[in-house]
Amino acid sequence: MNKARRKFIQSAAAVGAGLLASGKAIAAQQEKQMQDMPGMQHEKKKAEEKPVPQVSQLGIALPVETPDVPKLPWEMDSGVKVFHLIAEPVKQEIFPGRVVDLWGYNGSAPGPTIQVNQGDRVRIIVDNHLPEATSMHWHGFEVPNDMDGAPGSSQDPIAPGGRFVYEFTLHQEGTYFYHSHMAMQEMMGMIGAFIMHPKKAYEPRADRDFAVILQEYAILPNNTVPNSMNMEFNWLTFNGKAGPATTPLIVRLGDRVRIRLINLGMDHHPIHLHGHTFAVTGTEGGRQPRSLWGPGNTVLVGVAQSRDVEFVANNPGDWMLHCHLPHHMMNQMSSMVGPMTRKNGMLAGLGMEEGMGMLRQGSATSEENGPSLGRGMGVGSTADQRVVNSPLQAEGGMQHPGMQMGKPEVAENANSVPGFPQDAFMEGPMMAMDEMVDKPENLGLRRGWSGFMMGMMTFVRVLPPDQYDKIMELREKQQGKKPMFMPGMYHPHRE
Ligand SMILES: [Cu+2]
Repeated sequence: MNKARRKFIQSAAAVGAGLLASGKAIAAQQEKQMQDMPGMQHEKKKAEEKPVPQVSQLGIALPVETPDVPKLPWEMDSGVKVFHLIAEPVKQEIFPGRVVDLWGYNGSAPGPTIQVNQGDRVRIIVDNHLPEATSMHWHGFEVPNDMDGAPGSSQDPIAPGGRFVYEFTLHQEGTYFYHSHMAMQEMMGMIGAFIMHPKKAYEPRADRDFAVILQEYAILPNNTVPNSMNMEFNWLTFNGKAGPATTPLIVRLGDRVRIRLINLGMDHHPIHLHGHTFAVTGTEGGRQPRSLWGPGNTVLVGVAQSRDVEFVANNPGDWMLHCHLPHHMMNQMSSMVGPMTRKNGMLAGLGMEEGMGMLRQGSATSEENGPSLGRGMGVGSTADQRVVNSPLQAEGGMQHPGMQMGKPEVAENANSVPGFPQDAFMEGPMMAMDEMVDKPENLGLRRGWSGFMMGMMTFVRVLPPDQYDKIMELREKQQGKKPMFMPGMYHPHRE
């Protein structure tokens, strides 16, 4: 893109600041100017013609699957692959009945996955439909400085209603990502995978290739908006879903499998795979030399890193793939875990001991200590209160269709054992919701599985060919249907 044009686009973005208020006149003018630019004509054509080519049709030998996240289609314009990303607020169901207000791209958080081939020239049109400025950073890309998306230094931030057009040639290969370079926006969901397929296929060849984006949100009970200031998190997601709403990775017994893990949040995540030994074959800088592929089953994916792991799926069964930080294997874990078994909460921030979580007796959720002990999620509240829309609400509101509602098994003397309860009321049969998360990929899982699947957890299902084919066939039939959302599932508690 030449300097003059870029300058124009930047100024168009600046003009866009007033766009929301000043209305259609500017929009129309801006649109006309955009279409006057050589690279912009495809915009106009789009409406009338041709179906958008899909990823699998455009010379990518083994497209990456990002379960629960759409792929971003593109159009060709004189040899340039043109993508369109819209930064915008999205409503997303991260767990059955838990619809939250995130910020993402094209209706999804994380945003749609971009896939290109090494050597491609790409143009990415970024429109800002957020109520504030944003900027798009191409994480790890070796591109000209003015295409880097660093707000203030490499470009002006993209004003609300504005647009910036990025264009560059990609000589790298590997697992990259794009994200807003405004720090707080990152904590609202603004990231997406950007896969650069190598010119020469990696050896050994993989049969299946997946991408999984790790994110975390702090969403207080009764809220739908993440608290991006919080330092502790109660919703941990793979590709925007918390277990058991995550979609298992389905592979055929004997397949060589690649999983690309991408992390953008406040925490590092040790991702662990059961039943198999993998090698870390790539990082956020691309393919690793083979001499570095030591064996492992847990890989620490640090903030702003990606890790590719590869393994031969030679052990049949449903194998957990999860973050191994215990609190990241939970859902909605915040200061209201207590009210389920204990009547009253405590005043938050009463004293140093309570505030810092120093246990003198009993358990963290016991009556003496109260539910807010040592947890950051109570910030801003003066008193910890019973909550109304949480799946942890055992008393009263548990006749939800689809939930299995078994009773947790506890010993007769449970209440006299120091430390009790830990998991008794947080996972297990009473949390099972197999039917609510029913989908082809879950077919044949052991009954009640979903009661133990939370946070950053999913399965790698290593299936014999007939079972694999059956699920794939079902999935084909289901395409485009969204079975998960059941409105009204968690209604306000009747007190
Ligand atoms: Cu984690």
